[in-house]
Amino acid sequence: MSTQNLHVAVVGAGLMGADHVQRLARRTAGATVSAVVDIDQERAQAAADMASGARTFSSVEDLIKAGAAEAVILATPGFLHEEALLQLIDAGIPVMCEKPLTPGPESSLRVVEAEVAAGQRLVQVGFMRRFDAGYRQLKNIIDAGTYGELLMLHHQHRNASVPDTFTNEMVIHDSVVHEFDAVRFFSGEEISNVAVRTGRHTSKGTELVRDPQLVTIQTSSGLLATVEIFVNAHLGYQVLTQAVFEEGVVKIGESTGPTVITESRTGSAIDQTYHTRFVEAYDEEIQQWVNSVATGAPVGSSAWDGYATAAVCGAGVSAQQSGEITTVEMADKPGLYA
Ligand code: ISE
Repeated sequence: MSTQNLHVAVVGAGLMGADHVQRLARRTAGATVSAVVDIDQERAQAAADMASGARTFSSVEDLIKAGAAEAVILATPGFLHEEALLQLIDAGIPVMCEKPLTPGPESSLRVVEAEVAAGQRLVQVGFMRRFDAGYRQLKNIIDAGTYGELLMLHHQHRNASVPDTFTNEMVIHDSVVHEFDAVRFFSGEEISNVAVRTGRHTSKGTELVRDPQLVTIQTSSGLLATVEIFVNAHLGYQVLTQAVFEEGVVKIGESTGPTVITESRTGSAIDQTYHTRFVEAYDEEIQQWVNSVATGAPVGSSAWDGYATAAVCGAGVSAQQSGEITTVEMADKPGLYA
């Protein structure tokens, strides 16, 4: 495998896939877009046009047969991930899979088992916040014990709005899944239980979603975390974290832009989407993934992390429905992920 010019195929040429084609073509060192795969060939071609020399295919099977990729970014909808991942693992091709790994714990476990059978870690899951500068600084502070022991985490996750098709379950699977990964990342522990409460709700959403929701998470050692998830907040895209320690409080995620004072107000701009809020995190994630394929030392969230968050999401959806504190059921962790 070439270490200087990794041939990467992007599978799925929707918004996220097209974004990755541009990122690889313009802002990633040591990689080239060798192919774009999409069942919709027009869409595949439109994305491939952003990267010179990229071929197009309509299936992962054809891509593998043509030997047109040394590594893959998988950006199709989550329900299509399992089949593609199993084919790619079987072919020994490293994959950066956009979250979720798969939509449920059973299918995610099948991916973990395939990797274990292959005897090597080939899958990274796209939880890009682990590559955000603020997240990494907070993780370093926690691990160094700078302000003593971590006692509690508070997360606020607000979206400007979501499409009319967004459901209550997607609040957990699509949105809070990030905090499930973040709590596991910050604490280094598995999540034991989760609860979801709703109270007053906005009139600016749809009938399908109770909005906002308050999710409480507890890890194996007892650490508590709260998440305010508000998907129709209509104020922009905000992801804030406050970590409460024995000797202080650390906040990350506030706008880093300029503060403007004008017309009796003071303030700074809020991002409108995750594409801008986390642009640097995405760039860093893909660059580090490309480097890791060359060195063989995996970075970021593993297939196990993807499985673990899928298990927590399962408990989260049950908790939404029952209103109870719900225990997370999980398989034993294979040695490959030690
Ligand atoms: C979306 O899929 C994302 O991944 C965003 O980061 C998250 O904020 C949003 O709620 C999800 O729908």
